[in-house]
Amino acid sequence: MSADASGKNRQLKYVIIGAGMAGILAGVELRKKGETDFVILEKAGEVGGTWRENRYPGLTCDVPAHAYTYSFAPNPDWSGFYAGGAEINDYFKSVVDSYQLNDAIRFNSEVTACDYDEAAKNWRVATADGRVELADVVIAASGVLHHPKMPDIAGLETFEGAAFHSARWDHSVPIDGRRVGVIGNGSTGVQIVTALSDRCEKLVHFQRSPQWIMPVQFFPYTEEERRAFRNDPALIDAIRFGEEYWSGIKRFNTALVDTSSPEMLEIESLVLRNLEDSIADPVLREKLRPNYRAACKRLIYSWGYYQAVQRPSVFVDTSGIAEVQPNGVLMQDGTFHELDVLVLATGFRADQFIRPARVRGRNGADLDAVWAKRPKAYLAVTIPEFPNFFMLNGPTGPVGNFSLIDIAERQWAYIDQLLDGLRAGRFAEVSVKPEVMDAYEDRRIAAAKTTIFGSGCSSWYLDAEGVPATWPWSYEAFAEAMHAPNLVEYDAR
Ligand code: NA7
Repeated sequence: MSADASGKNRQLKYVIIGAGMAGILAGVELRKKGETDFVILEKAGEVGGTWRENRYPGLTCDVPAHAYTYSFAPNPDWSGFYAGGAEINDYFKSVVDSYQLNDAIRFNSEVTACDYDEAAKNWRVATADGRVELADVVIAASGVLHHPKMPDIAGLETFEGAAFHSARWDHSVPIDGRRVGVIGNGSTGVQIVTALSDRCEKLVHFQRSPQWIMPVQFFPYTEEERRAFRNDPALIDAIRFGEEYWSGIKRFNTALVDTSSPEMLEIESLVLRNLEDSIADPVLREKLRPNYRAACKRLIYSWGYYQAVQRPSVFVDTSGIAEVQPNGVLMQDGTFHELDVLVLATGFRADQFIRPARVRGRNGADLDAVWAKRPKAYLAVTIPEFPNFFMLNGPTGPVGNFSLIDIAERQWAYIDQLLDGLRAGRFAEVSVKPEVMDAYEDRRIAAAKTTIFGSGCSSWYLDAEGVPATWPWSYEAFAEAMHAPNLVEYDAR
């Protein structure tokens, strides 16, 4: 085939896995590029990913709403500086509608296997319904936090009230005026307790490890402000692209990678002062005082948690759960909490990514085997021996309190340049060289151990060996790395 006017001489077929934030992004970007031959395979019946699955009371994104938007789709209608889960989910639906992506999405299509055909140089992507899609390119946009982690607590199955994971909230269960227990105090547990604190007869927050809480201001936008955003998009850009937001991101990232920096000391002083100044009762204050460094676990941004736990109906219990019994929770110190509802805000299996789907690449490479020790990917987007297979928000990308949308957009810009090589017919398959991956991963691991995430705490950032599964360098370094692929590092044939 000869090259067309755009320099394209090969029409690629793409399969995108997941219609959450990153999969929608990939679809929009392909549309913008004039690509038509793609399908988005979505396991559920709706778009939205994590925002579809999480519907718990108080769900809020702790990244400023105008920064948690696609660069190409600003939203003047956000209700406040931080947006709630439902409106974020609506936002993603509106982007799907405005880019007419619905036709490209196959719902209720859970991917079970991706197999690379070395002779045909394409992927066979199988779904649970028995169908198979052939694709030149696979974009795995399957998310990070979507496999709920159920706690291994004795007697949990004997509980006779309602018990559910935070990402499987049962809205048919009444909460008001009842006795509710929340296990877990990551961002989710903290948001739930804050939201329920004035609704329950008794609310018990079970905490295995206390958390540092960063005080942040929440404020709703007035109708007048929203009108101003509508009339002048520069006002939105001033928030999301402006100096204040980005200098905050850079300062925060400096703190993460340089644990003795003034930026880190500033974070420590802010969260310590928040604890000291906000909690009046010295006994409660000590219960809530972590014994590890701030931001070692993902820092919790909250405008109301410390007030919530000081309400008379709220009880923080740190004495350790002994077992769950049919009518409540017995603590190791003998205290018993009689409960009607038990919420398991116990997090996610963050090392799964595209799995349990089976992924087999070239030369017998099996993703489960390649990732047996830890999930890894070059610059978080590509894996040796898995040609033309790319990930958005894959393993070891930047994590922290910043926008995964910005991260996915930068990753897409990088991937798209490799796709250009395929489209132009410069090569038919492309994957990172194994030795490049290995040298990169050695450097990454060495650096990750010195970040604040590796400073001595448990968290979902850590892999099975306790090494932070994160981008360990500055945000600027990430932006620079995503600027353009270096083809010398790739096996492109
Ligand atoms: P996280 O941050 O992984 O938090 C899980 C919480 O559940 C954490 O407090 C855990 O305590 C606790 N947990 C887990 N298992 C148990 C058992 N068996 N017993 C008692 N407590 C337990 O999940 P989230 O959903 O809050 O947040 C995940 C991310 O979603 C968040 O960082 C944002 O990026 C969005 P631990 O600290 O391990 O002692």
